[in-house]
Amino acid sequence: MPRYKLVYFDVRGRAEISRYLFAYSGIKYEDHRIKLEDWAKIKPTIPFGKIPILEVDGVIIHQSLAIGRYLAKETGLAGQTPLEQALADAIVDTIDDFVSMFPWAEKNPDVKQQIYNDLLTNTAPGLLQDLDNFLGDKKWLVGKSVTWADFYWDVCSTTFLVLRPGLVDNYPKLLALKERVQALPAIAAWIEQRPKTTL
Ligand SMILES: N[C@@H](CCC(=O)N[C@@H](CS)C(=O)NCC(=O)O)C(=O)O
Repeated sequence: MPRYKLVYFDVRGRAEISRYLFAYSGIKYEDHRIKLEDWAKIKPTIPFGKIPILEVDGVIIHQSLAIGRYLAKETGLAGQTPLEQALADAIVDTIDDFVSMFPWAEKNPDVKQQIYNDLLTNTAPGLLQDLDNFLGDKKWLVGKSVTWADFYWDVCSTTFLVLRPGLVDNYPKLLALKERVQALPAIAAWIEQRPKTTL
């Protein structure tokens, strides 16, 4: 088993999908959380200057979804066939398109709030309806067992619900999926023990 070190800030953010994959598979890793005040010093030492990164026996992978996809493949959570894997990737990318629209690092609080409100009021409903349609009456988003797409839905919607409580209330199937993911014993245990952060 390789030695894994996940490096990110002390938030769920873009590292949480990997933390879910580690938790579910029971693979040991170092959950290294950088303090904001140390980042300026560390940034130049990180290839491409952004986190999360995952060190695998010293080899550095950057980009949260490349890391997530790698871990999903290693742990059997990427989808059972190439077609299922493509569908799971497509769902992850679709949710991530929306996540990436948020100006997370915007310094002006008024501008930030205005864009957040617009995204949550005007853009989120279309995405949620599309995800709800895609899920339909299935238990999991893709195939007959849980995949990292289900995890990504739970991880991202947890943050959407911090920003706008009640956002998913009109989509009971998506809420039920969220509950199913959070009820998986290893995920429930991780949620219980993880550092409590807003985002
Ligand atoms: N697309 C990249 C985005 C990485 C990214 O923007 N990371 C932010 C934190 S979420 C970061 O490193 N910010 C500090 C900086 O840019 O100096 C990914 O998914 O990993």
